[in-house]
Amino acid sequence: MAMLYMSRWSNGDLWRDLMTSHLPGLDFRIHPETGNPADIDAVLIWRYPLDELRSFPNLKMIASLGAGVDHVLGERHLIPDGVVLTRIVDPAMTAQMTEWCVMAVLNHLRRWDEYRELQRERHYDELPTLCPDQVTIGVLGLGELGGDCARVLAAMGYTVRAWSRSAKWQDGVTCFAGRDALREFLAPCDIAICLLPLTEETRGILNAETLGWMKRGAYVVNAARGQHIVEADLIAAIDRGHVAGATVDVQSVEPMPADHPFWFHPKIVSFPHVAAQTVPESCTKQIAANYRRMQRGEPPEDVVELERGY
Ligand code: NDP
Ligand code: OXD
Repeated sequence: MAMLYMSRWSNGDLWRDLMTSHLPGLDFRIHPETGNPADIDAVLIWRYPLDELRSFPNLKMIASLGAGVDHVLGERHLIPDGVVLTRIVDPAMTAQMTEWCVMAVLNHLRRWDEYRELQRERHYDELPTLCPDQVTIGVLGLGELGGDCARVLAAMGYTVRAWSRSAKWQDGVTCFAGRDALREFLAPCDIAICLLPLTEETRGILNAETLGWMKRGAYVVNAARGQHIVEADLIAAIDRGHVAGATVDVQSVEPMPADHPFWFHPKIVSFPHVAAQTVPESCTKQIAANYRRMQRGEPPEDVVELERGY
């Protein structure tokens, strides 16, 4: 049997070296060098056309090379019945994400851009700052990434609340669950950080109405998917002064087209989807362990619930 790499990244040889170091003797192929489709029992996939998946009669496992699976579930009908979809859950990814969110929070709260501007103007002055315990941060999504981000922010002394789909409990974090609790959750937030998966329930979750529930001067951080925010509503909320600004790692169209307003908006800091990158050296261990489980007839870990969408 063989594992097939189907990714828009051009580092297939690195993945082959790493996967075969964990699974000696593995037949690792890089699309489009598929060989006999009947050999393929596992596919590693990242933002790649899914049309061929149904032509692999012995396919058992699809491993998303990212934590998010919207790139696969957007065309769920192309996933053959009975095939398991797994996703990356990796400490190297979690650590990067928490670091990026903390960076966004600190840049905003410690007024990094304003001090850089003062420096350019050779203006030696001080601006008021809030102490951590005066700041309420709300994390949307209390999963692998949101959970760690909330934990670290709470340890830094912020007042942290989090919102999830099902009821949760986390030390030092005030937890809310379900759509009905969204308003109560958002209302006192000085900063909202989106770490949700993209599903039909979460698409456009930050929009004119929900941003309006936040207090005047609140700040938005989006490290999840661009489609979580109705971008025109965010810009309107910033331009009328209700929202102070935003730091976004993700956008509704990626790469951002040249005329995307985020390129130019003075109060939006935009990154090119780099908050938490897949680290092949780390996450291949997880994928190899899942492949071994599958070959022993055991269920893999970090399996996506297709009905739920994450
Ligand atoms: P998890 O599946 O571990 O956690 C998802 C969280 O979101 C859970 O707490 C879940 O609730 C909650 N959630 C899901 N649906 C809803 C809903 N309708 N209402 C309220 N809460 C909901 O995902 P991860 O933490 O691993 O990843 C989150 C996302 O981050 C990924 O899906 C991906 O889109 C994005 N990401 C972005 C990266 C980047 O570089 N920008 C890198 C990696 C990931 P419950 O706990 O009840 O299930
Ligand atoms: C992911 C991502 O989902 O990189 O892992 O966005």
